[in-house]
Amino acid sequence: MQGIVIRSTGAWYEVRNPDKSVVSCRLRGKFKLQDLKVTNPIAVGDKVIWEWEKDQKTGIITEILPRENYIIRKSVHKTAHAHLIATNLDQAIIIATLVAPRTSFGFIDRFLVSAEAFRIPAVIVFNKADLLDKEALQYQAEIMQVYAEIGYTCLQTSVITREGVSEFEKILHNKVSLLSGHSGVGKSSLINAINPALNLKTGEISTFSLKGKHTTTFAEMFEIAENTFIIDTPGIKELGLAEIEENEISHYFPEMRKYLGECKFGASCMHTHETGCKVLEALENGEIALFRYESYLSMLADEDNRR
Ligand SMILES: Nc1nc2c(ncn2[C@@H]2O[C@H](COP(=O)(O)OP(=O)(O)OP(=O)(O)O)[C@@H](O)[C@H]2O)c(=O)[nH]1
Ligand SMILES: [Mg+2]
Ligand SMILES: [Zn+2]
Repeated sequence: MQGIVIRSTGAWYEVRNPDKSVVSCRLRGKFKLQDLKVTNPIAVGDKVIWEWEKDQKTGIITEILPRENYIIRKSVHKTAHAHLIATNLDQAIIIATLVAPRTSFGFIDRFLVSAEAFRIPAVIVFNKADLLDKEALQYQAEIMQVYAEIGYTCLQTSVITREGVSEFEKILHNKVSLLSGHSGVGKSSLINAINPALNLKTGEISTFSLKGKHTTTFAEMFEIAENTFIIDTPGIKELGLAEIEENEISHYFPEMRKYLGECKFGASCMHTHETGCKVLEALENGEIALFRYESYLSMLADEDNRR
């Protein structure tokens, strides 16, 4: 039988069948792994073949069907292991907040670069708009403008006032969407906002650190409408780039991509100090936002540290 993994807790995988029934499965002891160095062999979104155990109550996964794509998370510090967040995605949505907690541009941009690397369309949702004063809203609008010009769909939302909630629901339509972001940004709350019946657990923000408390502990896929799936995930602190070479990073900045090959030193240009660099020229002209360029530099630095 064929199904799709909707939840994984380590030893057990919940597999959803075409008739919408769900069966708990384990992995067959000897399992042919795909060519990926990851801590988890199977992730939410995987399409698998399974068969009944003798008891006819639980199942055994015998095969993973080839993945269309995946999002992987690598620790910035620990380089050996990567973790599959989800697979077979139509889009990857990062939920960001300027405050409570603060999401850095570096984090947003790492997420976008990962999505670009796996050719998954990315969306940025700026949640908790109700917490921003006029000045902060103005600032956020400018940031959203930068990302929109690069080509990313951006939304401003608030679970409290319901601003942007129906737009959020619209972009999910007929797709498999991953929701990711720091703990406490409101991933589970946004899903509840469009589908209260799911009643997902949400957690207070620590008044001391203004950070979330890692309320969601396992990734899980929900069908929120016919043929519309959303994957809620545990908050992540940091996002190292997996499987991306130093000289490839600029390929995943769409606003830099158009200048690549035009630099004086061609493909060997790292766009940091070289004379005749078109990326640096575009930065000076204001065509590339300084905060995006700084994210690029910090990603280069990560790669350096890893060596
Ligand atoms: N003011 C305000 N609070 C919000 C908004 N969205 C969510 N919250 C609150 O933020 C807190 C964290 O929300 P969650 O939905 O648990 O956040 P999460 O991203 O799922 O967090 P993890 O599961 O830990 O990764 C809760 O107290 C929510 O009520 C919003 O738009 N505005
Ligand atoms: Mg959550
Ligand atoms: Zn250059």
